[in-house]
Amino acid sequence: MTSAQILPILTYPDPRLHKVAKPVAAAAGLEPRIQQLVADMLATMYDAQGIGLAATQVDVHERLIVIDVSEERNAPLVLINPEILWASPEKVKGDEGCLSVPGVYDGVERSTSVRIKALDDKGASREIEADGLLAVCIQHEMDHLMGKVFVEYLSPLKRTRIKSKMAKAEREAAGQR
Ligand code: K1U
Ligand code: ZN
Repeated sequence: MTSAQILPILTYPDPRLHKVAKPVAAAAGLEPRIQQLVADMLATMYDAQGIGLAATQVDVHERLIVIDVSEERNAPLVLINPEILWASPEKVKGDEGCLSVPGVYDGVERSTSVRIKALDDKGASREIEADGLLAVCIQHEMDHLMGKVFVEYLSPLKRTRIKSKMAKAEREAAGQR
């Protein structure tokens, strides 16, 4: 494996963010290509100071997410082919951000707890029960794998404003290049 690379993160409203990810091929958790992708995605998430990252956001359309909600930034969680087994009917509305929509934070309603099944980076099957920020982050990242960005929960008016803001930021960045 070569040293971990920082990957470019797609920004909303890039149409590639709406692709539906395919499962990682069975037992591929151990393949060098997946190990390298996991290392690159973790490096990219830590570099961007995010608490999660889905493969979709780095233009890889396979069901793989990385998460670290620890304060110390030393508890990486790798979820390959994650599936929600159960989501609590109890919901909570909290502010979310997204590395693909920089500078935008808004409220989204999510289940307070989830139970999921996924492969880890060694290809072993795991079941995880999550609540709090971890549960919210898992739901946010699993939406990315389905091609859904959190701003799609917001009103059409807010989405239009966010698209204008992103276009302005892109024009300014292009002017500085
Ligand atoms: O998927 C992503 O773009 C990562 C995203 C995850 C996320 C944050 C907040 C709620 C749900 C999912 C981020 O890491 S955004 C930046 C961030 O570090 C952050 C924002 C709000 C609260 C905690 C962290
Ligand atoms: Zn996101």
